Amino acid sequence: MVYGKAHKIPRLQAFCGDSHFSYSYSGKKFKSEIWPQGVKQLAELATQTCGAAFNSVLANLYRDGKDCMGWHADDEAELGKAPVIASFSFGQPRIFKLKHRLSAQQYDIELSNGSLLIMAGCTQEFWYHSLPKRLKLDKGRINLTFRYIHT
Ligand SMILES: O=C(O)CCC(=O)C(=O)O
Ligand SMILES: [Mn+2]
Repeated sequence: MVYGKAHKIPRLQAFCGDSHFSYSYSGKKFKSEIWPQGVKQLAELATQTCGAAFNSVLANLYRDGKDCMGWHADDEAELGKAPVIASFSFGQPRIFKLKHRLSAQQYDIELSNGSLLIMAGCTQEFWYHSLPKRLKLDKGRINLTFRYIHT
């Protein structure tokens, strides 16, 4: 849901965690599978890096530059106030955009293969983020966004 309107998200998604959760994301309800060992190790690496705990991950596959994600904030109630989100990127580098909710000031960050982006503090309260289309790119990208779901 963007500004109250439903849109299809052109990318493939999976949701998993250290137990079975349900999570409403962009108007869609996910039920988590138990995460594989390698994904759990990445969650531990994220925790070592930023000090926050994670119990779940939304895994996104952008099959090529046509797949994208529109403006949104990760501000679902299940994440609590001022959530810490750790976002790993693998494969095709893509531009990640941030836009301030009031001033509309924008920043572009290139998320390269193997990078880890941490969003914390007031990021979700004051900023939207998006991953725009890049029609010339034909390679895939995997993004793992680790979150802490409060049950
Ligand atoms: O693919 C990305 O880097 C961002 C994905 C994202 O914002 C999300 O899944 O909530
Ligand atoms: Mn997001």
